[in-house]
Amino acid sequence: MRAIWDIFCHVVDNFGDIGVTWRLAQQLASEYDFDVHLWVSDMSAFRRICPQAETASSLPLTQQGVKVYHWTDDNIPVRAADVVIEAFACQLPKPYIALMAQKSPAPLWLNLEYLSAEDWVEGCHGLPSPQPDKLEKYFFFPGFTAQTGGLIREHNLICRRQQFQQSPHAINTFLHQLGVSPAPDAMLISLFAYENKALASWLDSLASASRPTHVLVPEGRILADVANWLEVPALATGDHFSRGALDIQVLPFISQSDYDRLLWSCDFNAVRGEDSFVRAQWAGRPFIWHIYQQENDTHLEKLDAFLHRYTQGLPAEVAEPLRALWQAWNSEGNMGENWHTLLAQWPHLISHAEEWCGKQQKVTNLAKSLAQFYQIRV
Ligand code: TRH
Repeated sequence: MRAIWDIFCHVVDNFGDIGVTWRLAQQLASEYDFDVHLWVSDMSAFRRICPQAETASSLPLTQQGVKVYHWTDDNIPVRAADVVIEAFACQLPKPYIALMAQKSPAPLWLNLEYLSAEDWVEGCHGLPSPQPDKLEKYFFFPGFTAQTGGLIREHNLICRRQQFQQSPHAINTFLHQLGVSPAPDAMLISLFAYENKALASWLDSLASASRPTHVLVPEGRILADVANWLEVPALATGDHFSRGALDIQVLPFISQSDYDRLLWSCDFNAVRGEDSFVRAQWAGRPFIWHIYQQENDTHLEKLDAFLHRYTQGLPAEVAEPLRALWQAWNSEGNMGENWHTLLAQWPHLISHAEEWCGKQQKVTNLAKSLAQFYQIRV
């Protein structure tokens, strides 16, 4: 009999919770013989990243082999699954935990944690925590080393990405569908970020550069800062402005798979949160990360931990401006100067992005780690 997996996703804000759980659910359903059920607290967030679900009226929706349910107080599973994933410490419904306690053998209960490059993650990954009624919950950490659960990476992802990038026709067709036609010599940048005061100095420097730049901004939280810089009251999908050497174009919020293609098409990607941050790494292109802000600036430690890993092996003249640029982006610093310095190291950055992707590819992916964790326990 196929093992049943219930994945619970409570959408707190933004798209990271649903973005990660939806990707994972699809991979577990398509690459393993599991019956995967995704329980989502906010169906509108799900429909933003999976617009093909928009037309389906009845619930649960079956998308890519995953059954997607609207999780409410009144709508929870009526049986306990074999594997239960609570994403990002969301609280499982008490009646459901009662069902889990009655099930024999007890389900494998996992708390999927947020991604961090910090060293302590390795020591906590896979640890059990005793729960009432003789249940046990395991902490499952994604991460960048073999001592963690790894990153979400679908079978053939890197191959598909490389084939796409080797085909100017595929890239042009994709961009054309989005209404994007950059000048042939323009640097193409995608911009997905939270509100960010550092943006203005970056756009200033792009506008005054000798090489043209075309910035693509999917609808989202950074738009107000872009509008301020452009000195326009507001921006909407389809808007296109030119200032000096810089073109800025507002895109709609696109499906998750199209967003991947957007990252693959651009020369440089500004990403945020967790899922887009990982996808930019699989894109094999230079990128910058706007990390999700936490109290007491703890996010800056996470940023440093990643930078420490990412810059290993890079010569100081590349690593230092890269670090400075990322820190400026995350601390309202001056982007212009750091951008200019980093541009001089561009060939290094390009080869490093692909090398980093290759290095991470050697680490077992998250879905596989989860499947193995389950299989050694049955
Ligand atoms: O939306 P985010 O800021 O999510 C954040 C983080 O996960 C953060 O750690 C968490 O604490 C917080 O949510 C609650 O960034 P993230 O993780 O990159 O998620 C965005 C998702 O949206 C990702 O799956 C890519 C997807 N996306 C699209 O599908 N279409 C688009 O056009 C864009 C721009 C993104």
